[in-house]
Amino acid sequence: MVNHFVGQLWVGFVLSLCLHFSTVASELLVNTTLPDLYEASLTELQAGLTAGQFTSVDLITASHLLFNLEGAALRAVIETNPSALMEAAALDKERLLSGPRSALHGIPVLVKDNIGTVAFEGMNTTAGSYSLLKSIVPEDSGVVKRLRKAGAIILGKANLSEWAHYRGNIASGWSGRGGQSTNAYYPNGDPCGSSSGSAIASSIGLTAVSLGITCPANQNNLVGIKPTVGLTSRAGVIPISEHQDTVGPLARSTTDAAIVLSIIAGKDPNDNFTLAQPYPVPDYTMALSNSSLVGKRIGVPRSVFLNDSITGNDPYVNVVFEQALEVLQSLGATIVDPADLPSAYEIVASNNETVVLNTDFKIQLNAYFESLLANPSGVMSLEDLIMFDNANPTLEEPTGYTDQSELIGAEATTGFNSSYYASLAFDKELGATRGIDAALEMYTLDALVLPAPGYTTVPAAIAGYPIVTVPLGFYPENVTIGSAGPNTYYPAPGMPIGLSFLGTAWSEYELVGFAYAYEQKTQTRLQRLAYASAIPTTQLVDVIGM
Ligand SMILES: *[C@@H]1O[C@H](CO)[C@@H](O)[C@H](O)[C@H]1NC(C)=O
Ligand SMILES: *[C@@H]1O[C@H](CO)[C@@H](O)[C@H](O)[C@H]1NC(C)=O
Ligand SMILES: *[C@@H]1O[C@H](CO)[C@@H](O)[C@H](O)[C@H]1NC(C)=O
Ligand SMILES: *[C@@H]1O[C@H](CO)[C@@H](O)[C@H](O)[C@H]1NC(C)=O
Ligand SMILES: *[C@@H]1O[C@H](CO)[C@@H](O)[C@H](O)[C@H]1NC(C)=O
Ligand SMILES: *[C@@H]1O[C@H](CO)[C@@H](O)[C@H](O)[C@H]1NC(C)=O
Ligand SMILES: *[C@@H]1O[C@H](CO)[C@@H](O)[C@H](O)[C@H]1NC(C)=O
Ligand SMILES: *[C@@H]1O[C@H](CO)[C@@H](O)[C@H](O)[C@H]1NC(C)=O
Ligand SMILES: CC(=O)N[C@H]1CO[C@H](CO)[C@@H](O)[C@@H]1O
Repeated sequence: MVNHFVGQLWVGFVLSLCLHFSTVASELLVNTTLPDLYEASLTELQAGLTAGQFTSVDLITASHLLFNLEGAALRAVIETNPSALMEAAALDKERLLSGPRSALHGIPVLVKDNIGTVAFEGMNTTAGSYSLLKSIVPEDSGVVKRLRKAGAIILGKANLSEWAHYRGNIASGWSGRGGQSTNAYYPNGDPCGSSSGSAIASSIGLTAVSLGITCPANQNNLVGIKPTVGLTSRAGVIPISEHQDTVGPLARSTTDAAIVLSIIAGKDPNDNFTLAQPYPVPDYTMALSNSSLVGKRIGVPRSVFLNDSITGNDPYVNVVFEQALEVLQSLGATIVDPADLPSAYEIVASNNETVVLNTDFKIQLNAYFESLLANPSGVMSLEDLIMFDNANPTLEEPTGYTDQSELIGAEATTGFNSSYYASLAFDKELGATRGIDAALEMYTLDALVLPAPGYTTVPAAIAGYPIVTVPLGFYPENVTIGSAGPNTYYPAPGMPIGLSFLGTAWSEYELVGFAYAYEQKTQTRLQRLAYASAIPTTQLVDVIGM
C-alpha cells in the first residue's frame, strides 16, 4: 500500500518536470521498466527508489525471497537481518521527507560474516565458526558504521571460508555454520575466497554489492577492490593480520565498486592504520573515465607471474591476458613488457609471510575474543578454539577434512620477537621496495597488470598495496577440470577469470580509472551468465505491493 502511494507521488513529480521542459506529448514518458535484479546497478536501483517505482522494503522482500528460494543451493548466505524490513521502512519514510542520504540510501548490502554487526539487530558475527555463535560484539565494525550512516541496510551475513581461510587445509568457501558455498558459473565450482559467499551473492544479483576481497572477484565475474591496508577500517572485523587485512567492495561494475569504496574509506580512531591515509578520501567515481588509460604506461611483470609452470595456471589464462594487453594498447596505454619485479623469484620462495600471519593471528584473535561482551561457547582464546573444533567434529569438520593446521601453527607462536620484525621488514622489502615500487620506478609506470589467478595477489598482500580486479574472460568448454576440494572444482568450463591492476599505496583512484576504461571497452561480465539453475527468477515485479 505504502509503496503504491509512493509510486504515484513520484510519478506525478516526474510528469510535471517533463511538462515544464517539453511540450511534445510523446516525450511524456515515465520509465516503468523495473531493473533486472541479476544485473541492476546502484544507479538504477537508486533511480527506481527516487522515482517511487519500488521501495527499499520491496528490495529487502525480494532479497529474502532470493536467499530462501534460490540462493540456498549455493549456500551464499549464513543468515539474514531480522530487522532489515523495519530499517527499510524507516529509510523509505526518510527518503520521502528529506531525500536520500547517499547513493547507498535504502540499498541492501551483504557483509562477510567476519565483519561485526551489533547483536541486538539480530545477527551473529562468527567468521563461520560455531565457536562464536551468539557471541556479543561491543559495537558495529567501522565499515558497517559508515554503511549505516550512508543509509545502507545490512541485509545479512555472507558465508565465507571459515576464519577467512586461515584455519588449515580446508576447501575454499567452506565454513562450519554455512557449509560449502559454491560458484554460480559451474555446478560445485570453487567460489574462491575467503569472501566466497559475498562474491557468489553479488554475482547472481542476491545483492547489488557486498564487502570482501579480490580472489573471489576473479572467480565470480565481478569487480573487486582490495584497498591499501589502512584505507578502510578493520575495527570490529574478525582478524587474521593487521598488516594484510583489508575490507573492500565486490560489485558487478567498477562504478558500483567506486561508489561503495568512497563511502567505506576513511579514518577511524579504532584502527590506527587508517590514520596514515592521505586526507580527504577522494570521490572514486570521479575516476570513471573512458580515456583514463590514454598516455599511461602499464607494466607487465612477466617473470614468475605469467609462467604457467610456476603459477600452475591453465594456459588459457595467458591467452586471454595477451588479448587484454592489446585492448589496453587500443585504449591509449603504452604497454611496457616485460616490467619484472626484481624480487619476483624471492616472493615465491619466501616463507616470511607465514611467520607474520601466524604471530599476528594469535595475538589479534585472542584480543578479539577478549573484546567480546559474551561468548556462550566459552571459547576465549585460540587455544580454546582448537579444543572446541576437536570436541565438535560434527559441527566443525567438513567431510574428509579434519585440518586446522594454520590454527595450530599460529598457536605455536610466542609473540613479537626479532624474527617476527625481521620477517615483517623482509615482506615489505619483497612486496614494495624491491617489488611493486621498484618496477613502477625502474620503468616509469603508472600501474602493473596481470591475470588475477596465480601469485598475483601475493606482492600486493605482503606490501599492503591495492588491487582492482575486473572480468577478463571465462574458461573454455574444453578446459581440463581441476579439483579444488573434496567436492569443488577449479578450473572448469565457463568459470570466470579476472584481470588485476596493481599499484603503489593509495593509488586506488588511478587503478579504478584504468579498470573502468577496460571494463567499458570489453563489457566482459555479460558475455556469460551463471549456469541456468543458479540464475534467480525472483524479480521486483513479484514483490511490489506484497
Ligand atoms: C529505464 O529503467 C531501466 C531499469 O532501471 C533502465 O535499464 C533503462 O535504461 C531505463 N530507460 C530509460 C529510457 O531511462
Ligand atoms: C544467531 O544465530 C542463532 C542460531 O541460528 C539465532 O538463534 C540467533 O537469533 C542469532 N542472532 C543472535 C544475535 O544471536
Ligand atoms: C597502532 O597502535 C599500536 C598500539 O597502540 C602501535 O603498536 C602501532 O605501532 C600503531 N600502528 C600504527 C600504524 O600507527
Ligand atoms: C564509457 O563508454 C561507454 C560505452 O562504451 C558509455 O556507456 C559510458 O557512458 C562511457 N563513460 C563515460 C564516463 O563517459
Ligand atoms: C618458467 O619456470 C620454469 C620453472 O621454474 C623455468 O624452468 C622456465 O625457464 C621459466 N620460463 C621462463 C620463460 O622464464
Ligand atoms: C625470510 O626469508 C629469508 C630469505 O628467504 C630467509 O633467509 C629467512 O630465514 C626467512 N625468515 C623467516 C623467519 O622465516
Ligand atoms: C620468535 O618466535 C618464533 C615462534 O613464534 C620462533 O620460531 C623463533 O625462533 C623466535 N625467534 C627468536 C629470535 O627467538
Ligand atoms: C581447446 O580448444 C581450443 C580451440 O578450439 C584449442 O586451441 C585448445 O588447444 C584446446 N585445449 C585443450 C586443452 O584441448
Ligand atoms: C541462502 C543459503 O545459501 N543458505 C544456506 C547457508 O548455509 C546453511 C547452513 O549450511 C544452509 O542451511 C542454507 O541453506
